[in-house]
Amino acid sequence: MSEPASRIATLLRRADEVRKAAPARRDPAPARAQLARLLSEARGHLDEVDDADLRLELAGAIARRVADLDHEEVATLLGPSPEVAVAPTTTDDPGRVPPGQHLTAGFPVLHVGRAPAWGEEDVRLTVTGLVTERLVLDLDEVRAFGSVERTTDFHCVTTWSRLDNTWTGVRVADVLARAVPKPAATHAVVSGYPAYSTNLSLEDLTGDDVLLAWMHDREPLPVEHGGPLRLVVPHLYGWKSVKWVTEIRLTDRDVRGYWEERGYHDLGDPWREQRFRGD
Ligand SMILES: Nc1nc2c(c(=O)[nH]1)N[C@H]1C(S)=C(S)[C@@H](COP(=O)(O)O)O[C@H]1N2
Ligand SMILES: [Mo]
Repeated sequence: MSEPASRIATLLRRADEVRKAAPARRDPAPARAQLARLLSEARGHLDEVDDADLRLELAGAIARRVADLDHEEVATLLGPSPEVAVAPTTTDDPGRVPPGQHLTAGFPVLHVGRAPAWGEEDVRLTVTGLVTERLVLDLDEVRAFGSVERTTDFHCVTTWSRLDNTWTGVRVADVLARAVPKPAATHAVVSGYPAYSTNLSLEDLTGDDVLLAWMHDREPLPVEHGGPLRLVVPHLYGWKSVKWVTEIRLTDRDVRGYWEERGYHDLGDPWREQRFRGD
């Protein structure tokens, strides 16, 4: 292992020891602070890891620990919340967890740049490109398509998965039916704040559980998770689930988005471990 990678591994081992010892202490807060410091130090070394696969694996190992830490932190502050379901960290059905993925109790927050300070009134979704009718929708107009609920699993390419997310939203298929795709349309570029985008085939975008969602586990979608409105594509890696979605543009070809341009897979099927191009 390279030097930065073994430094990260050491930090993670120490974090795990601290975590194991924390419940035995009268006041777990200092242990939690130490854990947060160790994990942020580990994250600080990620960019020094040259091997892309190893970097991804370590990023996932850190993200899972941060997610569980956030979850514990919030849980002790608020007490157990009956509304927000805790994701299971084990499952009786190993067939639900794609290869190379691990379950996390928390819900990691991952995005490029800063989350916007958006309220519901800021939502403007444009549906354009190869459509017969161009749409510009505010949140009420999105909701008017008729909300549905879908409980689905979420798999991030950095190897964490969160099972049983209940999303409330409208089916992208219903929105696109109103816009009426032109016959030449085969793909879409979906964009989100601030300069994020991803590519999807129309087939992947119009599945029955592919939603434009404004609620998660029956609570308003927090802004850090893409609220007020995000795309959710459960059958593909999380980077396809665009937060703060602003535009769906139909195209007659596959146009790479933010991560695909940086070497991620064009399709991103977690069951086939399509993490990087060529996988
Ligand atoms: N606008 C925007 N959406 C985004 C991203 C981003 O950087 N910007 N990151 C993606 C990635 S890689 C993942 S795993 C999920 C994470 O969603 P979460 O923060 O709600 O867990 O958001 C996706 N959507
Ligand atoms: Mo991700």
